[in-house]
Amino acid sequence: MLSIIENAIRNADKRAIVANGKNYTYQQLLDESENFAQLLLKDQNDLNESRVAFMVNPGFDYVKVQWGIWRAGGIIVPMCLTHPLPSLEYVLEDTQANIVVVSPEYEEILFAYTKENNIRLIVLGKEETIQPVALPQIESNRKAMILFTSGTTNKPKGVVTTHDNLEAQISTLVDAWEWNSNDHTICVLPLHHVHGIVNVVSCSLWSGATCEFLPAFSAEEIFNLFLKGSLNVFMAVPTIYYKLITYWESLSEDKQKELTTAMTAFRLMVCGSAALPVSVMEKWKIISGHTLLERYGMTEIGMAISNPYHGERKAGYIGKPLPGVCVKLVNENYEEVSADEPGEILVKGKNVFNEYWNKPEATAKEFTADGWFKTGDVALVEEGYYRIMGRNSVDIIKSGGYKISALEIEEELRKYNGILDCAVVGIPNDEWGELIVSALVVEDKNINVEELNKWLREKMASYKTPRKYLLVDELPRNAMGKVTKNDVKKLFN
Ligand code: MCA
Ligand code: AMP
Repeated sequence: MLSIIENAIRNADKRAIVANGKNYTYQQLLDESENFAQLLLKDQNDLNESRVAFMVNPGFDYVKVQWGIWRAGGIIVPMCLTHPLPSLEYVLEDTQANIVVVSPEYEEILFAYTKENNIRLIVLGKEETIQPVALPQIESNRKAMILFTSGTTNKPKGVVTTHDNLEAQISTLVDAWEWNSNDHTICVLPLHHVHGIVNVVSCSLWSGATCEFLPAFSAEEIFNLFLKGSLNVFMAVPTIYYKLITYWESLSEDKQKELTTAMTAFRLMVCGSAALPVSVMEKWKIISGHTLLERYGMTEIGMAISNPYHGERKAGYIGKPLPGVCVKLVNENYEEVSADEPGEILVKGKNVFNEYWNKPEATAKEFTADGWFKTGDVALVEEGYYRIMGRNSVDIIKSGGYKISALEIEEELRKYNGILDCAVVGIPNDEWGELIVSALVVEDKNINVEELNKWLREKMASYKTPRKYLLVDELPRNAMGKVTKNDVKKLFN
């Protein structure tokens, strides 16, 4: 039996989830995920790693569907709730999902596509009657999850993790950060990425803790929940801490004090997914009393490096390798660098993903011959603590904690009528980490940027779209004719 289910059985009477003002126990999760698994199975006895994609709002239903797919032997494919249809279609086509599960509000966007492509569509609340069937035995080396991540190719790749990989990712964090059944956390992150689905939801539910959900990010609602006094663990990306600080600064002195008192009572506050600016860490310490625990991870590996739960949390550093995760720094020839030199972070361990879905060449390319995963991030070790120095590729942008491929945006922009060429880059930004901007070579300099943005948002998630455009006669290029992205960045100074 999957360990997360075994753990839930041990915690059956405890409160697992709080969402939309309701409490749900682990027993309810076990019962309803079993029913959902039976619904998925119909007359089959095992989904045998079929991909089941789902667009379900954060909350009890989300976890019920997630666990139900696992218990029926399927691979979960959580989809982004704000992606426009072309991005959703890409995920469904790439994974060849043959079942799609949606909360009622997402039926409309996927109805026609699933019908045309003969995909079974399950709308929560409108389910067919369930035939009781025995659930299959799931070996932990089976594939469990596909999450999409942008890389140096233009289209996102599906990262496949097995149950073993997930269990390694979860149990390492549970031990390192001392998750326990008295914990009560709040998930404010999207659930189609590791930070939300693994670090917050799966770690808390693995531990018999309570996971509360907010339907969408809201600084005001987060602080209102903090004031209730029952939460004690919080995890977010730097942009969220920045937004919380800004909101806190807008409050009256009395309210600020009340919040500071409430936050001081927390056990743990974690930040990651992008570099945590030292200024944000320092301000947060003043307003919450907490030294944020910064950690480093990636969709392909879960968490790899973390500041300590006990011991010094160094500002500007991501910490030390987590137990069970092997890390080394290498040069361009994949030879280990000497102690004071920066190098690319390579990772090995049970936490490392299985493969990119249906992309054997891409998978092979990202591993060394002796099985180390190449992260593409460059780091330096100082007094035992790792510090991120940058990335190998300028085409990867981190904005709001999301990883975004400049190439994917450029490919779309070039399809727009009147755009002759373009170069997308990320420029430093206090709030978003990096802000996505694009230099454009256009036929007519009177191009309507509002219309361009509207068009682009029908093709890709709004968080991927440029926030500034600069019209140029030509893009900066080197002697080989290649666009020099660092020069493009300088144009926005
Ligand atoms: C949204 N807006 C932006 C961006 N995103 N502006 C500039 N840059 C952006 N990236 C604008 C919108 O266009 C809109 O403006 C306004 O902000 C509000 O948009 P909305 O979508 O409502 O934003 P939000 O809800 O406030 O989102 C901010 C957020 C979100 C909560 C920080 O970006 C978020 O949830 N980020 C977390 C992503 C995450 O979980 N990453 C982890 C990946 P207008 O109205 O003018 O259009 S996993 C990972 O990285 C690894 C494994 C790891 O280490 O964790
Ligand atoms: P993703 O593919 O969305 O999982 O993003 C993973 C990437 O986020 C890593 O390769 C890093 O570039 C970045 N990242 C995650 N955590 C940190 C951190 N604490 N500091 C700097 N970069 C980070």
